[in-house]
Amino acid sequence: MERRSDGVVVRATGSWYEVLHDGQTLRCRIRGRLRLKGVRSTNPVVVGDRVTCERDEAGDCLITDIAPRSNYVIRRASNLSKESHIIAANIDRAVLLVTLRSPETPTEFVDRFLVTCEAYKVPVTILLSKIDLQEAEAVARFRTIYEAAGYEVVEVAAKAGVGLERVRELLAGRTTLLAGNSGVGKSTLVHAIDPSLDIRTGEISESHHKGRHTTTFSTMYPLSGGGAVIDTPGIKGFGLIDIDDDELWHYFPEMMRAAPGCRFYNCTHTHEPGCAVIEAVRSGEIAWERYESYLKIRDEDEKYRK
Ligand SMILES: Nc1nc2c(ncn2[C@@H]2O[C@H](COP(=O)(O)OP(=O)(O)OP(=O)(O)O)[C@@H](O)[C@H]2O)c(=O)[nH]1
Ligand SMILES: [Mg+2]
Ligand SMILES: [Zn+2]
Repeated sequence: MERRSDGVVVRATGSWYEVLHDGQTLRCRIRGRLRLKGVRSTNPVVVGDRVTCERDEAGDCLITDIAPRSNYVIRRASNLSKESHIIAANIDRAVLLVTLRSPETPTEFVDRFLVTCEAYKVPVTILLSKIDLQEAEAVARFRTIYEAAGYEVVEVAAKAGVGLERVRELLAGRTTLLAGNSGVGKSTLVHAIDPSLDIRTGEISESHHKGRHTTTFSTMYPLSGGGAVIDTPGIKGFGLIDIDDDELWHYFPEMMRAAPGCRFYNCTHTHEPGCAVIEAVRSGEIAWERYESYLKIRDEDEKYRK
């Protein structure tokens, strides 16, 4: 390797990083105090970052520069935490895996993730995962809610091969972030999409009795057909960062569509007379589940700020 080279971060553990350069993976550390200006987060370098690496005299590889990010997905670890964590940067699309049971993904978690993608301008698709285990009625309701909001919902069962064609189409030629609670099937899906990749899933290993292998570090896998997918560790809480109460509704697309009909231009859609959003909730045009999330997120994030 030359003394200096540019590459993409494909794995980040917090103490070391793998950088893909010219088909070769370099194991790097970061130079002390390296940070992008204006971004506060607990992890200065994230998967998807385009970086410059340099060899020092000892032959160690150091990340010395990060290119400005075209976008990123950021969250607060919990509503009470002040620490923000960037999940990935420079992505073309986020895919959120949701299971309604085994395990149950809370609706509010789904909505917090979607709000963040809207706010940070990341297109997002929802996958209803482990469809073989889901109740038809719950699936139908979920679809109604999120399709009405304007999201594509794809049903998948990675192990049985259901829905994989659409997923391959979504991933082809793009960099895609896979996110969702722990155990929803992210790693299993990546493996189903490209069985040649060496991926650890939560399958319990019978022969070794080692228990579940959950994903511990975010990793970007290049796909043989072009594009790349980022498998991430399951996340529990998803606190919003830098989204004011008064702009929260901008990130619920169905509320954005209804709001021009509100009587007051500065309507908060919580109590005002002549509110077209509340009217749309009453008529069923906007799902009450989504509206309830809106109120809950406003309420909780307000508590957090005090
Ligand atoms: N029935 C069924 N089980 C599945 C399916 N996909 C994954 N699983 C199982 O669900 C468990 C968790 O799968 P993983 O792929 O490890 O889940 P993950 O989202 O990567 O979890 P973390 O790495 O902890 O975030 C494993 O036991 C899988 O075998 C599916 O389509 N149907
Ligand atoms: Mg995993
Ligand atoms: Zn209103």
